[in-house]
Amino acid sequence: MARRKVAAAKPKKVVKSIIKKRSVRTGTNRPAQIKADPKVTAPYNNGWPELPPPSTEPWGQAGKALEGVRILDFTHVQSGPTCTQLLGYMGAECIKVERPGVGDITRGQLRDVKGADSLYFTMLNGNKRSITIDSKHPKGKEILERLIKHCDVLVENFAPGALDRMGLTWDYIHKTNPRMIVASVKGFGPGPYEDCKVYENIAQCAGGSASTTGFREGPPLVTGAQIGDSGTGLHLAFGIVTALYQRMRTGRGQRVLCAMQDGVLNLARVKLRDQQRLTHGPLTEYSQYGEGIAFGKAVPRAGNDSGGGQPGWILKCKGWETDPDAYTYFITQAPVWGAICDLIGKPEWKTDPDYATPPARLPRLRHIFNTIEAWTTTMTKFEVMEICNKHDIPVGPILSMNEIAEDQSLRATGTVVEVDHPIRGKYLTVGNPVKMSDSLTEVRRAPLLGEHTEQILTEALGYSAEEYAAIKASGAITPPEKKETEAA
Ligand code: CAO
Repeated sequence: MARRKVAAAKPKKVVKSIIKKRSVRTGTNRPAQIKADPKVTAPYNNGWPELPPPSTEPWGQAGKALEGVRILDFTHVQSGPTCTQLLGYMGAECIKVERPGVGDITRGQLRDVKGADSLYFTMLNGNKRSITIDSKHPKGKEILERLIKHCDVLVENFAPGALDRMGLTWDYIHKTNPRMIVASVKGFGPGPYEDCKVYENIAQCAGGSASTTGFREGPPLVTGAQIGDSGTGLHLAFGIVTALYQRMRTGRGQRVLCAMQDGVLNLARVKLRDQQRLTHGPLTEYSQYGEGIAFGKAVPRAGNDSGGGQPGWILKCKGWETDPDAYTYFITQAPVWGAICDLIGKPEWKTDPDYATPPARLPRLRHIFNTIEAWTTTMTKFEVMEICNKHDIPVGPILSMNEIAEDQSLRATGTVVEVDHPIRGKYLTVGNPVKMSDSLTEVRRAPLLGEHTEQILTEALGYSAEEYAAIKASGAITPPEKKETEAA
């Protein structure tokens, strides 16, 4: 509806110029341009005259969603690589630029197989090609200029100021390729902390997550899910795709910035919700309310309390004495309260005024969950799941990473994928968590350091064999040690 309004509001002249701009894309590996058919009008194109007619290709064979989009991937560690790997899963061509001889620092971090790139690196850099370039070498700068002209998006997550120090300022990039989108992850947005280097757990603390995670009587806790790094990478991917979409109308790139603090806060927004509710009274769904403990000025840590309006808790299941993951999450959703009472052998709670309604239950949640737990400990977490699901009671087994790695249903959907690597052999990675019916994901292994340097320089950037040999001799794409050996 909104899209139609925008299109209808555009004067005809503007629409024509958009069509012209979109048809001048060049390059060998871009998908062929489908010319707009002037005969095709709404409703086939939803009011956008430049959209091609619906493809007649079979589903999943009309190309990947981001096919033809070229990413100059200047990312390292986790946040940036998460973003570009996801874009790669969606079909974008990712050219990862790494420092000669060194590469992304994670190649060597948490190494489990001697001489092989770590899982830290390989699980975040699938579907990419690697080129080594010394970005501070004059010849390296020249190659980067070609890459900037060649690509659509530059993604980076260097420390603040590092890109500028390489000479890759926004003004320079925009002048070199006005269509280029420059997307960055930084720890903090503009303000007192903008120059700080930031890692995952710092972001979790600065974004409000740590202060609201853990048990009331204990210290703040960070979570295992990498909401600062991977979470911000996801936000950045969304920003990039949105900027690409806007570029279809404006013809120009823009800067996209995701601060890790902002990304974490966005994921912790329910806690900012609770902060404001606190000014109007106690948070009745927090178990501390039922325990008669007063609230302070800030949202407290709530242990395993459910984040929503339906009380929940983690309960022991059969085997908990020896298995640290023999637990289930159990939600006492109001509409299925009667079924819960019957299952746990407390049918009288259905009508007892102390238990029959959600407000009546709030001050007794601990007692209620203890009673439910006496029932769940008689079964495995999977048996609890099976029985409760029959009654539409929302529960979830606490799955260990060992169980997830072996889960065949996750393999079947491509969420967990096994890939083969020439040095480390087979390894598991997380595939595309976003499933699309017309853009299928193929997960490819992470590249070796500089594996595609020659290919990218000669095939994508058009350097001749002689020029490539000269670049190699210049030291712009080889490690410093090599240069010394060659000089000797
Ligand atoms: N050729 C030559 N130099 C290169 C290069 C290349 N191909 N690639 C990188 N470099 C240089 C950079 O130019 C920079 O040099 P200067 O500082 O002299 O200008 C240097 O390598 C190091 O970059 P850095 O400061 O980004 O790296 P770091 O290890 O010191 O810091 C990190 C890492 C993550 C703290 C920092 O990059 C950062 O704060 N990034 C933004 C927030 C972020 O993404 N954090 C998530 C990290 S994942 O947990």
